[in-house]
Amino acid sequence: MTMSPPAKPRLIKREDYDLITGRGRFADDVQLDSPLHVAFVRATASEGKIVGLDVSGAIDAPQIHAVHTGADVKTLGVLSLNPVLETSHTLPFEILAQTHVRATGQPVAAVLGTSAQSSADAADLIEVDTEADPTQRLKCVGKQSWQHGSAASIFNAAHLVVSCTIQHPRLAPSPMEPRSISVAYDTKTGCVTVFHSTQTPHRSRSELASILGIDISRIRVVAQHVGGAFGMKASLFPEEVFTVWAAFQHKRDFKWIASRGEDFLAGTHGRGLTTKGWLACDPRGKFLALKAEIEAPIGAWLPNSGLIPAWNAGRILPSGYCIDALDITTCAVQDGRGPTGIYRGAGRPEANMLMERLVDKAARALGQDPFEIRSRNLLRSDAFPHRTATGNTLDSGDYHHAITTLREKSAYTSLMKSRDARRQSGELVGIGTAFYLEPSGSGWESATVTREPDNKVIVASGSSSQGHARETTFAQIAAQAFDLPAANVTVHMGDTDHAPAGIGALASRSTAIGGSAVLQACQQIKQRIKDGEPLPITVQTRYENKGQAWGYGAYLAVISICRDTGTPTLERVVCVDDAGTLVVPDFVHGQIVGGFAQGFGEAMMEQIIYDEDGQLLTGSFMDYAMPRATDVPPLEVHSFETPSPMNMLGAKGVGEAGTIGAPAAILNAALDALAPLGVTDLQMPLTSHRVWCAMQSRQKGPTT
Ligand code: SMO
Repeated sequence: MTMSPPAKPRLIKREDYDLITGRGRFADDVQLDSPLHVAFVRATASEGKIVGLDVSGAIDAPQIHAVHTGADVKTLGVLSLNPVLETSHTLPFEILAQTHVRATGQPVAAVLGTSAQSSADAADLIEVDTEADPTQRLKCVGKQSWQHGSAASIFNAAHLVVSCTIQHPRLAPSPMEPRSISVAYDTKTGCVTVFHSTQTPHRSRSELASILGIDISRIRVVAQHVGGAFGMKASLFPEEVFTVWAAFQHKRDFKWIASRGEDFLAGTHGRGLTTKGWLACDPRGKFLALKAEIEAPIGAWLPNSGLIPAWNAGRILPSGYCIDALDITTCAVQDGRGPTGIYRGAGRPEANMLMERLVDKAARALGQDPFEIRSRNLLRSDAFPHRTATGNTLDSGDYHHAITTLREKSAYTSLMKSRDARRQSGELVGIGTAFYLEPSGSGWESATVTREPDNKVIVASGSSSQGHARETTFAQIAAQAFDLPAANVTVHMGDTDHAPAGIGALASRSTAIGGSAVLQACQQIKQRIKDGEPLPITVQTRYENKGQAWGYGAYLAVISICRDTGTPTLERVVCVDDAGTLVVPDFVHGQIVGGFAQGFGEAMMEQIIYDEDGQLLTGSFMDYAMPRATDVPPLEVHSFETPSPMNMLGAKGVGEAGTIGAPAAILNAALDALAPLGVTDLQMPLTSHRVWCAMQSRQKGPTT
C-alpha cells in the first residue's frame, strides 16, 4: 500500500493457445506401445475384513493379461506423510487392500487387459466379500492444541460469549482432467517415463522410488499439461503407484485413467470439517478470548498432506484479529469414508469461516455494525511482523485498509439503506462481510536460468503448472529482471529430466517461492555479467523464503432469499485482496475469479453425501452440484499491494483467496437476510431446501 504501483504488464497467457485449441498434451494423450490398461476392483463395503476374493472369472476373460491382489504388492513401502500434527497412529497405505477395507471404493484387486473396456468388464466379474470388523473403527489419527493466556477465566467473567458450529460440506475437487497416468517402460534400460497428472512431479518421482524400492534414476516423471488439480493431485494415489509397479513388474507400457465416478469415489475429498468456536467480548465489542474445537475427517488412507486441513484450520486462528487468550484443539479422525486431503484452501476456509461467523454473531449481539466490530479488533498496520498466539508470524499488510476499501467500493452506507428499504417492502435480503487470511507455503523452490548471448533466456523451474499461467508469469519475472521482452524467455517445468528438483505447485507458493527462485537466479547472472563474465551464463538456485507470506482481504456479499421457496440469489460480490507484489495483475484476477467459483460452490451447492452404510450417493455430476458459469455472479475485484518481506518478489498467496473469503461472506449475508425471521444458524451448502427448512422452523416458533 505504501508503494505507488509500477506499470504492470498486460500479457497473453502463452500456454492458452495449446490448451484452447486442443493441442494440450495430457497424460491420456501420450502414445504408448501396446499398453496394458488397469481397471480396479473396488470395495463395496465401507469397512470390514476381506473374507472372499475370487478372481478366477476375470483371469479367464478375453484380452486379460493378469489379475493382481493385495498379496502381490504386500511388501511395497508407504507414502510419506507431512507430520504437521502429533500422530498417535498412522493409517496403512495399501496399494491394494490387504486384510481389511476401510472405505467404499478402496482398490482391492487390479485387472490388466489390452483395452480399458476389457479390463473394466473383467473387473466386474470379481466380487469382494467382507465381514464387519468393529475393531477397525473410528480412531483419532492426529491432534494438536494451542493454549495461550488465561482463556478459561476470561470466558467465565466475560460480558458476552457467542458460539457457533460449522459443518463444512465434504467436497469433490473435480479437476476437469481426472487422475491420469501413462507409463512408458524402456525394455533396453529398464527405466520408466511416467506421464503423470500431478502438481508435484519431483515428489511423485521420489515417492515412487521409495515406495517401489526402485533406484530413482530409473524413474522420470513428466507432467506436461495438467487439467486442474486443486490439491487433489499433490500426493500419489494407490492406483497410480500400482500402475507404475505393474510397468516394472510386466516390463511393458501401462495406463490408468480414472473415470469421473472413480474420482468421486476414491479421489481425495476436501473440507468435511466440523468446527466449534466460542468468542468472549467486552461490552464495547473488544475480543478477549477464543476457544475452538476442530474435527477433520480422515478417510481410508492418508495422502502426503492429509493432516494439513486439520492443522491449518487450527493454527490460522484467530485470523487477523488481536486476541491473546486462546484455547484451540484440532483433531483428525478416521471416518470410514473415502480419502480426504488438501483442496484449494486446505483448512484456511475453515479457520476463517469459524472466526467470521463468531465476529458477526458478536456484532449482532452487541448491536454493532459488522465493519465497526472488525475494525475495532483487526491488527493495526504498525503491528507487523505480528506473532500470533498460535505461533505464526503475520508478515505485513494493512488489514484496516482492506476493510475500509471494501466499505467504500461497495458503497456500504447506501447498500444498507437499500437493504432496509427492501426489507420494509417484505423482501428477505442480507449483506455479509468477511475478512480472511491466506498463508502461502514456506520452504524452498529451485530454478535454473541461462542467459544466452543472443538475448534469449531459458528458465527451468522445479515448480510446475496446472494451467494457471506459471510459464507466462515466470517468463515475465525473468524478462523484467533482464529488461527484455517476455517473448525472449523460454520456460520449462514439469519434467524431472529437464527441471531442477523442486517442490511443485501447491499451498499458494508458486509465485512467492518458485518465482523468487527464478528472480534470484537472474540476479546472480546479472551480477556475473557486471563482473565481466561472457555469456552464456547458467545459474541454478535453490531459494528458501524467510517465512510464510500472509495474503489477506475482505469480501462482501449481497443475498436475497425467496420467501416461498427459500432459493437464495447472490446478487452482488465485492472483493478486496492484498496479494503483495502482483507480477501480472490479470492472472491474479483470474485466480480470484476461479477461487471464488469454488468458494461459491461450497457455500451454495456442492456436497458429497454418503448414506449411513458409507455408500456414496453423489457419484456423478447428476448428483453432485458443480457450479456452472451461469450460476456464478460477476465479481467486483479490487486489490492493493503491500509487498511481503518474506520473499524476494514480495508476493503473497492468492490462489486460494476466493475459496476462503467467499463462503464466509456468503453465509454471513444469508444469515443477515434471515435475521428478521430469527434464524441464527445455517449450514452450507445453502440449498433452497435447507434455507426453506430454516425459515419454516422459525416461523412455526413462538413468534407466529
Ligand atoms: S490445496 Mo493446494 O493445491 O495446497
